[in-house]
Amino acid sequence: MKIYRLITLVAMLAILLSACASSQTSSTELNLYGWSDYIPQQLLDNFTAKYGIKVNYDTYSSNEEMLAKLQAGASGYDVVIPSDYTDTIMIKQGMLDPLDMSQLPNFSNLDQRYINPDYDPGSKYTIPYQVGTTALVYDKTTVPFEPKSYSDLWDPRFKGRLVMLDDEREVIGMALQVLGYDRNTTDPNQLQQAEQKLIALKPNILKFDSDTPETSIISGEAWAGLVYNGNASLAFASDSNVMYICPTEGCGIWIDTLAIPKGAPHKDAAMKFLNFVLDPAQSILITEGFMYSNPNDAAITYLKTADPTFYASYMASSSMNPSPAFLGNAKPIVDVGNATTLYDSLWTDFKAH
Ligand code: SPD
Repeated sequence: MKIYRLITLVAMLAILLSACASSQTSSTELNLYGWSDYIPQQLLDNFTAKYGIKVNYDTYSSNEEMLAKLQAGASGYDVVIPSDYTDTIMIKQGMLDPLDMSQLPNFSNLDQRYINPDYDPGSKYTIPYQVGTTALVYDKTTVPFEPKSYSDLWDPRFKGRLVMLDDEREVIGMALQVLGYDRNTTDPNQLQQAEQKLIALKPNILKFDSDTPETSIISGEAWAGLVYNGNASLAFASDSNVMYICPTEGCGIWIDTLAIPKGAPHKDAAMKFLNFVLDPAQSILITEGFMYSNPNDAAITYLKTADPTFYASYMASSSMNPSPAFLGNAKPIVDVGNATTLYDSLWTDFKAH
């Protein structure tokens, strides 16, 4: 009799141990920290339906906001969406976990141009999420003249009529370019001049908005501004008088990525999510919803048959599918190392001015 009791006890212990082990590997939650207005709810619902993993989605409006929060010790996030130059910083500071490529069969769907980028050599820590430009938007029916360069934004006729991204590297970069400097300069004197230049622009600025700047253009409250390509596409979709141009000084070009912060509590769920986002049918939801450029080749091919009307407007759009001429003068933002603190304090001073 005793031997049976012992066997039962051992069996119960084995069941208990295996239950503990499986609760560690199969997560039921995913904590996502990403840009606002960037991930369609439908995609998150589809992910939950497929894997039974609930997604908690916290948002931010700039790379600097996300980075500061993580650097201050915020933990618990499983997936973040840094832009290129922020990846460089996070990789350098050991803030990201390397990806397990064996769990990313959909990685092969990506356009080869976005593999092995300068900001993440060997694509060890990140996958491209969406791609874009930052450039000049205006409504040709409201502007008093047709702007061609960033310097036109300083025209007094734009008083109180500009919407600007609340994005320090993009806005300071624009001022540096107007002054004829490199948008990634580390020269304190050039940065000081950029601050003065931006202070002179302040009377023309109606508002700073990195989340939905298109709404100010659509309402007619703002006549022009500096926005991301997705904002310009959304504005154009609602009003075909909206123009999006790469000005004479050159526009910005960027890649936003998905990455896993070090110490992510649900790494298994995070890897599943990354692979899921690269699925063509999920990936096109992002493009249809937010209208950036999609780095997923298979998704664009899928779009052609799944939604031919939207595919045609995607291909014809200078914001979603920019021509080589548009991109000819586009420059990326790169990590400026210790000079980051100069950019941060310039931005704080300028905003407070
Ligand atoms: N609302 C989502 C916006 C994402 C834009 N990321 C662009 C970063 C450019 N430096």
